[in-house]
Amino acid sequence: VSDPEVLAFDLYGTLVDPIGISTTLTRLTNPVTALELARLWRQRQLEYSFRVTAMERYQDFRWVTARALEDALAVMAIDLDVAAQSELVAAYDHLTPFPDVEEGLTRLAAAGHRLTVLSNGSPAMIANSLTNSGLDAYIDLQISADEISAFKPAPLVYLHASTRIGRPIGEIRMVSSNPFDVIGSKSAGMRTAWVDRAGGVFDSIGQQPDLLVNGLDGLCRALDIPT
Ligand code: LAC
Repeated sequence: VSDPEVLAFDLYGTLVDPIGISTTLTRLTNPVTALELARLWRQRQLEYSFRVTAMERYQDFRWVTARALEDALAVMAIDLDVAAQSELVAAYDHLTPFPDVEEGLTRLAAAGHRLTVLSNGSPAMIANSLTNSGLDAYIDLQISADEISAFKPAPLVYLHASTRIGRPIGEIRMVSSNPFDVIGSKSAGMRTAWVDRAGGVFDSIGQQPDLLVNGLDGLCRALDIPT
C-alpha cells in the first residue's frame, strides 16, 4: 500500500456524468440528437469558462452553463423557452455518479487517502451535486474555482486549492478525466492522475499524466490498494 495522499477530484466528467443529462434532454428530442446536444452543451460550457477567464470577465459556472445551453440550442436550432432552459440547468445538480465512483471513494478513504473536490462548479453547484448523489459522505473538503473568480486550468486555481488544503502543491494529486485539467494542474505543480473514461486521446500540449487509469477502481490499483 502506498503512503496516504491528498487527492483533489474534478467533479464533472470525473465523479458525475454531465453527458448523462442527455436522458433528460430526450424530453425535447430523439435520443441521438439529445446526446449530440449534451456533448455540444458540455463543449461550449468548457469553452466559455476558458474565455471568461482569459478575458478576465469572470461569471460563475451556473451562468456559464446557462449561456452554453442557450448557445448549443441555437446551434442545433432547438427552440426552448427560458423557463425550460432554467429547468435543464437545474438538472445539472442531479447528475449521476459513474458506476465505479462510490466503491472507489470508499476504498480510497479506507486506505487513508484524503479526498477533496476541486471543481469549476460554483460552491452551490458542487454542494448540490455531491449531496444529491450521496458522494458528500466521502469528501472532506469542497473547493470551488469561484472562490478566486477564475476557472481551471488557470494556475491560481490549483494554488488556491493548495492553500485551502494546507499542503504544498506538490503533495496534492489532481484526479481528473479532463485532459485540460490534468495538464493545468501538472503545470501548476501538482501530481496528476488522468481518468481516461472514454478511451480518449490526451492533449498534445503539456506533460503526460503521472498516472493513467480507466476509473477509480484503476486508481485504487495504481495506489496499491488491495481488493
Ligand atoms: C469541473 C469541470 C471542469 O468539475 O469538469 O471542474
